[in-house]
Amino acid sequence: MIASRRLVAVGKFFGILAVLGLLLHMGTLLFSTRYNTNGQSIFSMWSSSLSDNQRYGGQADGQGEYSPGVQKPVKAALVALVRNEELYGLRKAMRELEDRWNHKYNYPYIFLNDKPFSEKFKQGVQDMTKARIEFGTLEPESWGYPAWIDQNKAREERETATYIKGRSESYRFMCRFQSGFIHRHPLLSDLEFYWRIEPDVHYYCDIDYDPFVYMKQNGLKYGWNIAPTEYEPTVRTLWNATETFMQKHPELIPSDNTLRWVRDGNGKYTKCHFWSNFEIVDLSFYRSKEYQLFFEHLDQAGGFFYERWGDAPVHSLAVAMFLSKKQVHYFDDIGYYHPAMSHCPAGSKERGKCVCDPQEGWAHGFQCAKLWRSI
Ligand SMILES: Nc1nc2c(ncn2[C@@H]2O[C@H](COP(=O)(O)OP(=O)(O)OP(=O)(O)O)[C@@H](O)[C@H]2O)c(=O)[nH]1
Ligand SMILES: [Mg+2]
Repeated sequence: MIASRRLVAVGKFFGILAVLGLLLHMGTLLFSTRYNTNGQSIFSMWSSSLSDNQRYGGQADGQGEYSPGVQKPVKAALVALVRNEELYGLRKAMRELEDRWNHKYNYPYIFLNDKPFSEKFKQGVQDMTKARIEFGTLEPESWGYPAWIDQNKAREERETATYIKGRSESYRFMCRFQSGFIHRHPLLSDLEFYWRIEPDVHYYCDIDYDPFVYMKQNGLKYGWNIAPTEYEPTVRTLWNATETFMQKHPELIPSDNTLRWVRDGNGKYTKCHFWSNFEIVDLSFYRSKEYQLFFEHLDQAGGFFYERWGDAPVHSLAVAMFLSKKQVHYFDDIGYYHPAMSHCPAGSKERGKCVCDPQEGWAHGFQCAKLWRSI
């Protein structure tokens, strides 16, 4: 009798222990899944991403947004300058962008090349999407040397350069084209916005809304997601040339500019720039009088050839001079990799929309990205 009472008491004791343990475990689970690494509730992240999704062109169930060939809410396209031999690198990038985003939105692609595209290239990229693709070659004056460039001096620079891509002539043509001509190509003439893409890049996360609509509705002109510092030898006199431009045209620089991002407390160039291989841009910005004058000023100075000015620092200096902070958007939610650097959104693992590890997609912590957020 006594033994069986003891048995019941011991049973009760372990039963209570088990219930307590279960409650503790459920509490831990609830707490750990409610918060991402930023301490933000994932439930609120989800609900805000769903309402943003509906506001900016998506549907709550994420199904079928815009059909191919049908007029979109924003005149926009995915644009790349690319070579025939980069077909497979581009197919990889397109496959990911389609799977992650564009299969629902069907924005057209525009591919440009300094040489005619091969039939193999055209078919090879069309196989990746049901969206329309347009193919263009470049206007002769947009590729090559302008008349005032001393080509011997340009050659000397190439032959002695020790910095990355320093020996390449075509790379310089490419940078000049992306700085001053791409937005003026006839195939882009109807576009309000472009999203620049490149071969061999990765898109790590699902994108459940329309970034073009988001930018348009919020009056945004420039969108970025990686911001490194530029190699000094490639931009030796770019800041001087920019200062000369600002002295010549003070009337073009609005007072709410973001120059403090590129000019430090001592007036020196920070070399901060947005990595332009990913950029979503309101093309009226590049087509504006002030941008055009800035490009012409730099083109006359010759640094695309006598140094190796990249389109990334050129675009970024224009952003800093002409745009206010509220016109520029950090696409923190777009996980992205271009060889050498990557950005993986914080909290992406918890949301289950990304394949990347936020610890490895460290571009969020770049000094220039932090500086931008702090200005
Ligand atoms: N048609 C054409 N496209 C080019 C040429 N050079 C570069 N591109 C394209 O211009 C874009 C930028 O060139 P990249 O070589 O990727 O330059 P980058 O991103 O600074 O350098 P990587 O680190 O090598 O990617 C890519 O989409 C290239 O495909 C060229 O000579 N002809
Ligand atoms: Mg590249």
